[in-house]
Amino acid sequence: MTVPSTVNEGLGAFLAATAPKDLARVLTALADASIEVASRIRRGPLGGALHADVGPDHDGVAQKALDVFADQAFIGALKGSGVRGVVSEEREDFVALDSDGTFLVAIDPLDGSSNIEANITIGTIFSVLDAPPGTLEAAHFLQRGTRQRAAGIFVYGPHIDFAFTIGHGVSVATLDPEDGVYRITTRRVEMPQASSVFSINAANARHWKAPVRSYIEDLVEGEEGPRGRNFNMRWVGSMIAEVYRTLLSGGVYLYPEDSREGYENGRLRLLYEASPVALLIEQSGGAAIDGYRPILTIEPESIHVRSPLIFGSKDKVERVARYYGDEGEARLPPLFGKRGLMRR
Ligand code: FDP
Repeated sequence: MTVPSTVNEGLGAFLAATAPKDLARVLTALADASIEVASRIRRGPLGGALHADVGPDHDGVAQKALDVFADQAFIGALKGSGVRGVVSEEREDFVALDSDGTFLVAIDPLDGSSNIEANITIGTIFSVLDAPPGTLEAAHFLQRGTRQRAAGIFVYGPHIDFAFTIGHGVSVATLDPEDGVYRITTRRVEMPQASSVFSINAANARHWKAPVRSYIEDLVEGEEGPRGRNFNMRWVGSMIAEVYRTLLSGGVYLYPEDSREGYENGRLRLLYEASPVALLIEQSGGAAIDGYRPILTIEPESIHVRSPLIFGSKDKVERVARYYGDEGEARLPPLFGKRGLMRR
Protein backbone atom coordinates (compact mmCIF):
# COMPACT_ATOMS: atom_id res chain seq x y z
CA MET A 1 0.00 0.00 0.00
CA THR A 2 1.21 3.51 -0.76
CA VAL A 3 2.51 5.11 2.45
CA PRO A 4 2.00 8.89 2.71
CA SER A 5 4.33 10.98 4.83
CA THR A 6 2.82 12.64 7.84
CA VAL A 7 5.86 14.38 9.27
CA ASN A 8 6.61 17.06 6.68
CA GLU A 9 10.19 15.86 6.49
CA GLY A 10 12.56 17.83 4.24
CA LEU A 11 14.23 16.00 1.34
CA GLY A 12 17.67 16.68 2.84
CA ALA A 13 16.83 15.02 6.16
CA PHE A 14 15.17 12.10 4.41
CA LEU A 15 18.21 11.49 2.17
CA ALA A 16 20.57 11.86 5.12
CA ALA A 17 18.68 9.08 6.87
CA THR A 18 18.19 6.74 3.91
CA ALA A 19 20.94 7.23 1.29
CA PRO A 20 24.74 6.91 1.40
CA LYS A 21 26.23 10.37 1.86
CA ASP A 22 27.93 10.55 -1.54
CA LEU A 23 24.74 9.52 -3.35
CA ALA A 24 22.66 11.98 -1.32
CA ARG A 25 25.00 14.73 -2.55
CA VAL A 26 24.27 13.89 -6.18
CA LEU A 27 20.50 13.74 -5.62
CA THR A 28 20.62 17.05 -3.76
CA ALA A 29 22.50 18.70 -6.65
CA LEU A 30 19.89 17.40 -9.10
CA ALA A 31 17.05 18.62 -6.87
CA ASP A 32 18.67 22.07 -6.63
CA ALA A 33 18.88 22.31 -10.43
CA SER A 34 15.25 21.21 -10.78
CA ILE A 35 14.20 24.16 -8.61
CA GLU A 36 16.02 26.52 -10.97
CA VAL A 37 14.36 24.89 -14.00
CA ALA A 38 10.94 24.88 -12.30
CA SER A 39 11.15 28.57 -11.49
CA ARG A 40 12.01 29.34 -15.13
CA ILE A 41 9.05 27.24 -16.29
CA ARG A 42 6.72 28.92 -13.81
CA ARG A 43 7.30 32.33 -15.45
CA GLY A 44 6.19 30.90 -18.78
CA PRO A 45 6.48 33.35 -21.66
CA LEU A 46 7.33 36.13 -19.16
CA GLY A 47 10.79 34.57 -18.98
CA GLY A 48 11.24 34.45 -22.77
CA ALA A 49 10.10 32.04 -25.46
CA LEU A 50 10.99 28.76 -23.77
CA HIS A 51 9.55 26.75 -26.65
CA ALA A 52 11.53 28.60 -29.33
CA ASP A 53 13.53 26.35 -31.66
CA VAL A 54 17.20 27.00 -31.14
CA GLY A 55 18.36 24.52 -33.77
CA PRO A 56 18.54 20.78 -34.32
CA ASP A 57 20.28 18.67 -31.67
CA HIS A 58 22.97 16.10 -32.54
CA ASP A 59 20.25 13.75 -33.78
CA GLY A 60 18.51 16.28 -36.00
CA VAL A 61 15.61 16.73 -33.55
CA ALA A 62 14.46 20.32 -32.88
CA GLN A 63 16.00 21.64 -29.69
CA LYS A 64 13.97 24.15 -27.68
CA ALA A 65 15.32 27.03 -25.59
CA LEU A 66 14.15 25.27 -22.42
CA ASP A 67 15.97 22.05 -23.43
CA VAL A 68 19.22 24.01 -23.52
CA PHE A 69 18.50 25.93 -20.31
CA ALA A 70 17.66 22.72 -18.41
CA ASP A 71 20.72 20.92 -19.78
CA GLN A 72 23.00 23.73 -18.59
CA ALA A 73 21.27 23.99 -15.21
CA PHE A 74 21.64 20.27 -14.43
CA ILE A 75 25.20 19.95 -15.69
CA GLY A 76 26.18 23.14 -13.87
CA ALA A 77 24.67 21.90 -10.60
CA LEU A 78 26.37 18.50 -10.86
CA LYS A 79 29.85 20.08 -10.96
CA GLY A 80 31.48 19.50 -7.60
CA SER A 81 28.91 16.91 -6.48
CA GLY A 82 31.10 13.85 -6.97
CA VAL A 83 29.97 13.05 -10.52
CA ARG A 84 32.73 12.07 -12.95
CA GLY A 85 30.70 12.51 -16.12
CA VAL A 86 27.28 13.12 -17.61
CA VAL A 87 25.48 11.88 -20.70
CA SER A 88 22.70 14.28 -21.67
CA GLU A 89 20.09 13.86 -24.38
CA GLU A 90 21.04 17.35 -25.52
CA ARG A 91 24.71 16.57 -26.24
CA GLU A 92 26.28 14.13 -28.64
CA ASP A 93 29.26 13.37 -26.39
CA PHE A 94 29.49 12.84 -22.67
CA VAL A 95 30.67 15.73 -20.47
CA ALA A 96 33.54 15.14 -18.05
CA LEU A 97 33.01 16.74 -14.61
CA ASP A 98 34.86 15.94 -11.34
CA SER A 99 37.92 13.83 -12.17
CA ASP A 100 37.77 12.17 -8.74
CA GLY A 101 33.97 11.68 -8.90
CA THR A 102 32.61 8.21 -8.20
CA PHE A 103 29.30 8.46 -10.07
CA LEU A 104 28.02 8.89 -13.61
CA VAL A 105 24.73 10.54 -14.49
CA ALA A 106 22.60 10.01 -17.62
CA ILE A 107 19.89 12.62 -18.00
CA ASP A 108 17.05 13.82 -20.18
CA PRO A 109 17.01 17.40 -18.88
CA LEU A 110 13.61 18.22 -20.37
CA ASP A 111 11.18 15.52 -21.41
CA GLY A 112 8.05 16.51 -23.30
CA SER A 113 9.57 19.52 -25.10
CA SER A 114 6.73 19.64 -27.62
CA ASN A 115 4.35 20.46 -24.76
CA ILE A 116 6.26 23.46 -23.36
CA GLU A 117 4.20 26.18 -25.03
CA ALA A 118 0.86 24.58 -24.12
CA ASN A 119 1.64 24.68 -20.39
CA ILE A 120 1.29 20.91 -20.11
CA THR A 121 3.27 18.77 -17.66
CA ILE A 122 6.93 18.29 -18.64
CA GLY A 123 9.84 16.91 -16.64
CA THR A 124 13.39 15.68 -16.13
CA ILE A 125 14.50 12.03 -16.02
CA PHE A 126 17.84 10.87 -14.63
CA SER A 127 19.84 7.77 -13.83
CA VAL A 128 22.86 7.49 -11.50
CA LEU A 129 25.52 4.81 -12.07
CA ASP A 130 28.83 3.98 -10.43
CA ALA A 131 31.83 5.34 -12.35
CA PRO A 132 34.24 2.54 -13.26
CA PRO A 133 37.91 3.27 -12.54
CA GLY A 134 40.13 4.74 -15.25
CA THR A 135 39.98 7.65 -17.64
CA LEU A 136 36.39 8.48 -18.45
CA GLU A 137 35.10 7.09 -21.74
CA ALA A 138 31.67 6.60 -23.33
CA ALA A 139 31.86 2.84 -22.69
CA HIS A 140 31.70 3.53 -18.93
CA PHE A 141 28.08 4.61 -19.32
CA LEU A 142 27.07 1.40 -21.10
CA GLN A 143 25.77 -0.37 -18.02
CA ARG A 144 22.58 -2.36 -17.78
CA GLY A 145 19.74 -0.82 -15.78
CA THR A 146 20.05 -3.24 -12.88
CA ARG A 147 23.31 -1.46 -12.03
CA GLN A 148 21.67 1.92 -11.44
CA ARG A 149 22.38 3.35 -7.99
CA ALA A 150 19.46 5.77 -8.20
CA ALA A 151 16.86 7.03 -10.65
CA GLY A 152 14.26 9.74 -10.58
CA ILE A 153 11.90 12.13 -12.31
CA PHE A 154 11.12 15.77 -11.64
CA VAL A 155 7.56 16.44 -12.72
CA TYR A 156 6.88 20.08 -13.60
CA GLY A 157 3.09 20.12 -13.50
CA PRO A 158 0.51 22.14 -11.58
CA HIS A 159 2.92 21.49 -8.71
CA ILE A 160 6.44 20.06 -8.71
CA ASP A 161 7.00 16.46 -7.61
CA PHE A 162 10.25 14.55 -7.37
CA ALA A 163 9.78 10.76 -7.51
CA PHE A 164 13.00 8.86 -6.88
CA THR A 165 14.48 5.54 -5.88
CA ILE A 166 17.81 4.53 -4.43
CA GLY A 167 16.95 0.87 -4.90
CA HIS A 168 14.53 0.24 -2.08
CA GLY A 169 11.14 1.57 -3.06
CA VAL A 170 10.00 4.85 -4.59
CA SER A 171 9.48 8.01 -2.54
CA VAL A 172 8.00 11.33 -3.58
CA ALA A 173 8.99 14.81 -2.47
CA THR A 174 6.90 17.86 -3.36
CA LEU A 175 8.39 21.32 -3.81
CA ASP A 176 6.89 23.78 -1.38
CA PRO A 177 6.56 27.04 -3.34
CA GLU A 178 6.34 28.96 -0.07
CA ASP A 179 9.97 28.36 0.87
CA GLY A 180 11.49 26.50 -2.12
CA VAL A 181 12.10 23.29 -0.13
CA TYR A 182 11.29 19.75 -1.24
CA ARG A 183 9.38 17.84 1.42
CA ILE A 184 8.62 14.13 1.43
CA THR A 185 4.91 13.65 0.71
CA THR A 186 4.92 9.90 0.01
CA ARG A 187 7.40 7.63 1.72
CA ARG A 188 6.62 4.62 -0.41
CA VAL A 189 4.67 4.36 -3.66
CA GLU A 190 2.91 1.12 -4.46
CA MET A 191 1.50 1.02 -7.96
CA PRO A 192 -2.12 -0.19 -8.13
CA GLN A 193 -2.49 -3.33 -10.23
CA ALA A 194 -6.13 -2.73 -11.15
CA SER A 195 -6.62 -0.05 -13.78
CA SER A 196 -8.49 0.30 -17.05
CA VAL A 197 -6.07 2.84 -18.52
CA PHE A 198 -3.76 2.27 -21.48
CA SER A 199 -1.52 4.84 -23.06
CA ILE A 200 -0.15 4.77 -26.60
CA ASN A 201 0.13 7.13 -29.57
CA ALA A 202 -2.67 5.61 -31.66
CA ALA A 203 -1.74 7.77 -34.65
CA ASN A 204 1.02 5.23 -35.27
CA ALA A 205 -1.34 2.22 -35.32
CA ARG A 206 -0.73 1.43 -38.97
CA HIS A 207 3.01 1.15 -38.30
CA TRP A 208 2.78 -1.17 -35.27
CA LYS A 209 3.88 -4.77 -35.35
CA ALA A 210 1.29 -7.51 -34.99
CA PRO A 211 1.62 -8.11 -31.20
CA VAL A 212 0.95 -4.45 -30.34
CA ARG A 213 -1.82 -4.08 -32.90
CA SER A 214 -3.52 -7.18 -31.64
CA TYR A 215 -3.17 -6.20 -27.98
CA ILE A 216 -4.57 -2.69 -28.53
CA GLU A 217 -7.38 -3.95 -30.74
CA ASP A 218 -8.47 -6.28 -27.98
CA LEU A 219 -8.54 -3.37 -25.51
CA VAL A 220 -10.42 -1.08 -27.86
CA GLU A 221 -13.11 -3.68 -28.50
CA GLY A 222 -14.00 -3.40 -24.82
CA GLU A 223 -17.05 -5.27 -23.59
CA GLU A 224 -17.75 -6.66 -27.04
CA GLY A 225 -14.22 -8.00 -27.48
CA PRO A 226 -12.22 -10.89 -26.04
CA ARG A 227 -11.41 -9.00 -22.82
CA GLY A 228 -15.09 -8.57 -22.01
CA ARG A 229 -14.67 -5.17 -20.33
CA ASN A 230 -14.14 -1.55 -21.25
CA PHE A 231 -10.82 0.29 -21.13
CA ASN A 232 -9.90 3.96 -21.20
CA MET A 233 -7.09 5.75 -23.03
CA ARG A 234 -4.87 8.56 -21.77
CA TRP A 235 -2.10 10.13 -23.89
CA VAL A 236 -0.48 13.35 -22.70
CA GLY A 237 2.44 13.22 -25.14
CA SER A 238 4.94 13.92 -22.33
CA MET A 239 6.24 10.54 -21.26
CA ILE A 240 7.07 11.90 -17.84
CA ALA A 241 3.39 12.61 -17.18
CA GLU A 242 2.44 9.10 -18.27
CA VAL A 243 5.13 7.65 -16.01
CA TYR A 244 3.93 9.59 -13.01
CA ARG A 245 0.26 8.81 -13.60
CA THR A 246 1.10 5.13 -13.99
CA LEU A 247 3.19 5.08 -10.81
CA LEU A 248 0.30 6.48 -8.84
CA SER A 249 -2.72 4.97 -10.62
CA GLY A 250 -1.48 1.92 -12.54
CA GLY A 251 -2.27 1.11 -16.16
CA VAL A 252 -0.01 0.35 -19.11
CA TYR A 253 2.11 2.59 -21.38
CA LEU A 254 3.56 1.56 -24.71
CA TYR A 255 6.04 3.25 -27.03
CA PRO A 256 6.88 0.22 -29.15
CA GLU A 257 9.14 -0.23 -32.14
CA ASP A 258 7.33 0.27 -35.44
CA SER A 259 7.89 0.15 -39.17
CA ARG A 260 8.72 3.84 -39.66
CA GLU A 261 12.29 4.63 -40.60
CA GLY A 262 14.21 5.44 -37.43
CA TYR A 263 11.63 3.79 -35.16
CA GLU A 264 12.98 0.23 -35.45
CA ASN A 265 13.84 0.49 -31.74
CA GLY A 266 11.02 2.81 -30.77
CA ARG A 267 11.64 6.43 -29.90
CA LEU A 268 12.81 6.57 -26.32
CA ARG A 269 16.43 6.43 -25.21
CA LEU A 270 17.61 3.54 -23.10
CA LEU A 271 20.15 5.21 -20.80
CA TYR A 272 18.24 8.28 -19.67
CA GLU A 273 14.60 7.46 -20.40
CA ALA A 274 13.75 3.74 -20.46
CA SER A 275 16.25 2.56 -17.83
CA PRO A 276 15.49 5.05 -15.04
CA VAL A 277 11.76 4.79 -15.73
CA ALA A 278 12.00 0.98 -15.54
CA LEU A 279 13.77 1.17 -12.17
CA LEU A 280 11.10 3.49 -10.76
CA ILE A 281 8.33 1.31 -12.14
CA GLU A 282 9.84 -1.94 -10.81
CA GLN A 283 10.58 -0.37 -7.45
CA SER A 284 6.92 0.57 -7.10
CA GLY A 285 5.75 -2.97 -7.93
CA GLY A 286 5.27 -2.70 -11.70
CA ALA A 287 7.18 -4.06 -14.69
CA ALA A 288 8.94 -2.65 -17.76
CA ILE A 289 9.92 -4.54 -20.92
CA ASP A 290 10.96 -3.88 -24.51
CA GLY A 291 8.39 -6.47 -25.62
CA TYR A 292 10.63 -9.45 -24.98
CA ARG A 293 13.11 -8.54 -22.23
CA PRO A 294 12.99 -6.64 -18.96
CA ILE A 295 14.37 -3.17 -19.76
CA LEU A 296 16.75 -3.39 -16.80
CA THR A 297 18.57 -6.40 -18.30
CA ILE A 298 19.39 -4.77 -21.65
CA GLU A 299 23.09 -4.05 -22.32
CA PRO A 300 23.25 -0.60 -23.97
CA GLU A 301 25.16 -0.55 -27.25
CA SER A 302 25.78 3.19 -27.32
CA ILE A 303 25.05 6.19 -25.12
CA HIS A 304 22.04 7.43 -27.14
CA VAL A 305 20.65 4.02 -28.15
CA ARG A 306 16.85 3.76 -28.29
CA SER A 307 14.62 1.04 -26.92
CA PRO A 308 10.98 0.11 -27.25
CA LEU A 309 9.36 0.72 -23.85
CA ILE A 310 6.30 -0.91 -22.32
CA PHE A 311 5.70 -0.36 -18.63
CA GLY A 312 2.97 -0.39 -16.02
CA SER A 313 1.06 -2.69 -13.72
CA LYS A 314 2.73 -6.08 -13.64
CA ASP A 315 -0.17 -8.21 -14.88
CA LYS A 316 -0.74 -5.84 -17.80
CA VAL A 317 2.88 -5.86 -18.87
CA GLU A 318 2.96 -9.65 -18.54
CA ARG A 319 -0.05 -9.83 -20.82
CA VAL A 320 1.66 -7.66 -23.44
CA ALA A 321 4.71 -9.96 -23.17
CA ARG A 322 2.46 -12.92 -24.00
CA TYR A 323 1.33 -11.16 -27.19
CA TYR A 324 5.00 -10.74 -28.03
CA GLY A 325 5.84 -14.28 -26.94
CA ASP A 326 7.13 -17.00 -29.21
CA GLU A 327 3.71 -18.38 -29.89
CA GLY A 328 2.26 -14.96 -30.63
CA GLU A 329 5.21 -13.91 -32.78
CA ALA A 330 4.98 -17.09 -34.83
CA ARG A 331 1.23 -17.26 -35.17
CA LEU A 332 -0.05 -13.72 -35.05
CA PRO A 333 0.89 -12.41 -38.49
CA PRO A 334 -1.02 -15.03 -40.53
CA LEU A 335 -3.97 -15.01 -38.17
CA PHE A 336 -3.97 -11.28 -37.67
CA GLY A 337 -7.40 -9.95 -38.52
CA LYS A 338 -9.22 -12.97 -37.11
CA ARG A 339 -7.66 -12.22 -33.77
CA GLY A 340 -8.26 -15.38 -31.87
CA LEU A 341 -4.99 -15.39 -29.96
CA MET A 342 -3.41 -14.45 -26.67
CA ARG A 343 -6.52 -13.32 -24.94
CA ARG A 344 -5.85 -14.87 -21.57
P1 FDP B 1 9.62 15.05 -26.57
O1 FDP B 1 10.31 14.58 -27.82
O2 FDP B 1 8.58 16.11 -26.81
O3 FDP B 1 10.58 15.44 -25.48
O4 FDP B 1 11.01 11.80 -24.95
C1 FDP B 1 10.38 11.94 -26.08
C2 FDP B 1 8.96 12.46 -26.05
O5 FDP B 1 8.79 13.84 -25.99
C3 FDP B 1 8.05 11.89 -24.96
O6 FDP B 1 7.99 12.66 -23.80
C4 FDP B 1 6.72 11.86 -25.64
O7 FDP B 1 5.77 11.01 -25.07
C5 FDP B 1 7.13 11.41 -27.00
O8 FDP B 1 8.41 11.97 -27.26
C6 FDP B 1 6.14 11.83 -28.03
O9 FDP B 1 6.49 11.23 -29.22
P2 FDP B 1 5.44 11.06 -30.41
O10 FDP B 1 5.13 12.43 -30.89
O11 FDP B 1 6.18 10.22 -31.41
O12 FDP B 1 4.25 10.36 -29.84
